[in-house]
This record gives sequence, structure tokens and C-alpha cells, in this order.
Amino acid sequence: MISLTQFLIEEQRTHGAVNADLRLLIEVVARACKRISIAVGKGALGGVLGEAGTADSISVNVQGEAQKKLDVISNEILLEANAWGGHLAACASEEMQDPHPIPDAYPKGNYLLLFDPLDGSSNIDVNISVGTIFSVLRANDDRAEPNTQDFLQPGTSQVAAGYCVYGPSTMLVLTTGHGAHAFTLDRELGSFMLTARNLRIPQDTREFAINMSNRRFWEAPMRRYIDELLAGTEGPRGKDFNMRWVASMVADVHRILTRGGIFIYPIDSKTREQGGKLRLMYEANPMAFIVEQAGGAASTGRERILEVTPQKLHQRVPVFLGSKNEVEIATQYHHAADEAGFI
Ligand code: AFP
Repeated sequence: MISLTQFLIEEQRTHGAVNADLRLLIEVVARACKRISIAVGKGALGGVLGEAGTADSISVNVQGEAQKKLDVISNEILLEANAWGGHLAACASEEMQDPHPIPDAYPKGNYLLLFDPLDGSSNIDVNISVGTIFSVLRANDDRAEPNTQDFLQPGTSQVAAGYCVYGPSTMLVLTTGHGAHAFTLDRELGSFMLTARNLRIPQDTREFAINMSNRRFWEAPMRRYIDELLAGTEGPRGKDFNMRWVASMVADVHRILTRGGIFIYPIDSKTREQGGKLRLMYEANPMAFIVEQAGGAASTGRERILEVTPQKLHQRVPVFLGSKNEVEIATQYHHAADEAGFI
């Protein structure tokens, strides 16, 4: 069993995909995830549960969502960890309106890091798995101080992406463009150890993940697709399906990477204004990169997620990802409905 560091060095020798700065970046993020795992694991004993801010003024993030204490703590851990190494030009986070510059006291590097520091944070107070999601882009060499525009690169431009899921075990899943690989935190050693190389998502599945309580808000092709799954052996799909919904994207995606499935957060009449629920730059894009590297597919229901041209840093998109054949069926239903002018 090899450590994350040995794996990254071997990736550089084999594919030339992980130069020294990118290796430092990934190791720094992994170390930050270890610290977040410790904070999350303390639960009520660490005084870190509940909302951030004061009793009469709960702090709200740029998304207009109430911030949990662990959202703020996780964000700070990632910012501090990435400040001094000289590998980054700037960071961007779900928790911050604008890109965060590297302090002038430290040298700047050639990469941009985007992250959702604690995804699924509404689950923290009920002790359900949460996670950290990150995406790495190349910085614009011509600009000393990156601006928001420098971050607005399509998902195909990512040089690395990963997530850490804080579950019964803490696991890091990573891609640098040559497969998706899983590492499990050995808490005695304090190291992430490679426990699954080249994850593969089965092309077919009998398991779907969606928040069914939103059904009445969905578009027609979404209702058609899900109703056919629910009809099971008596319906056009001719087989029964099972459902899971953790409401932590990291946990749902990790299950799909492990045993297949389709994860869906569609656009609906509630989220049409914002373009969907999940964020493109630091949720959909990194997860889409990982899923495609594991042989799955990732679509907005109408186009490949990785080819969406970002317009805003906190842009939202609909997400269909996982077992390739199911993503293709759901996407085809949306195309057919669009062509018929029937939504
Ligand atoms: P929070 O971080 O606010 O808990 O949102 C988590 C999330 O962005 C994603 O991880 C889940 O899949 C999705 O939202 C759950 O959304 P619903 O609460 O609407 O089911």
C-alpha cells in the first residue's frame, strides 16, 4: 500500500502529470482535509456544531445560505494551508464572494484553487457524512494578480480535481487526468494511503439519487425519466430501481464511484432563476472530471458539464452524473422534450 506522496511521484514519472508545484498543492490540500476531518470528528465535543455568527445574527455566505461554524472553520483551514507554499496564484471558495489573493508576504505560483470547503453542511448537526470538494486550474501567466475572469475556465481546463469524504473513514478521491484513485486516511500514520486505483463506474445501474420532494417543480422530461424508474418491472425500463439521497453530494457521488448509480439535481421551477442548485466551478466541474475519469458521464441534462462556458464564479447548473447509460437516457429525454418544444 503506497502513500499519496509516493503515488504523486509515480504519477509524475509515469505521465509527467504532477510537477513539483502541483504535487505540493495536492499534498497541502490533503493535509488541510486531515485537519478538517479532525474538526468534523470532534462534533459536539469541539464546540463546532451549529450556525456561525451570534444568536441574533446568523452569518450568511455569498450564496445567501446560513453558514455553519464548520463551514467557516473549514474555509479558514484551506486558506491558511495554501497561503505560504508559493504554488498558488489565488483561491476561490463557495464561502467567499471574490477570489482570495495569496498574501504579499508569500510568492505566487501558477495554479488557481477552487473549493467547497464543507459540502453537505446542513448534515453536520445530525452527524451525517460531509466533504470537501476542490478543483485546480492553471493561472493566467500574464497577470500578477488573478481576477475573477481568470477563474472562468471550462471544466475541461482542470489539471486536477478531488474530494475528501468525512464518513466512517476519511477518504480522498483524486484525479490528475489519468484515472480516478481513492486514498484512505490512516489515522495512526497520519497519511492518506492508496486503497483503490482506477475506480470504474458500471455503465448501467439500478440505483438513483434525487430529492423526490421536488417532483412537482421538475420539467416534464425529468418527471418522465424518474416515473419510468419508479414503474420498475411493470414499466418501460423492465427492471426495478432503488433510491438513495444523502443530501451531501460528496457522499452520494462517492457511493456512485464505488458501486454505480445516477445522481441528479435537476433545474426546476424553484431554481430556474439561478440556473440550478449546485455550483459549477467547485461542485459540478470537479465531480464531473472525476466521474468521467472513472468511465461515467456528467451532463447538465442538455450538455456535457465539462464543456459549459462559465459566466460567473458562483454560477449554478443542473447536474446528472454517474453510470454512463443512465445519464445518456436522461439527457436524451431532455433533448427530445426541447425538440418537441415541450417542457
Ligand atoms: P448544503 O451544503 O447547504 O448542505 O448543500 C448540500 C448540497 O449542495 C449538495 O451537497 C447536496 O447534494 C444538495 O445540496 C442537497 O440539496 P437538498 O437539501 O435540496 O436536497
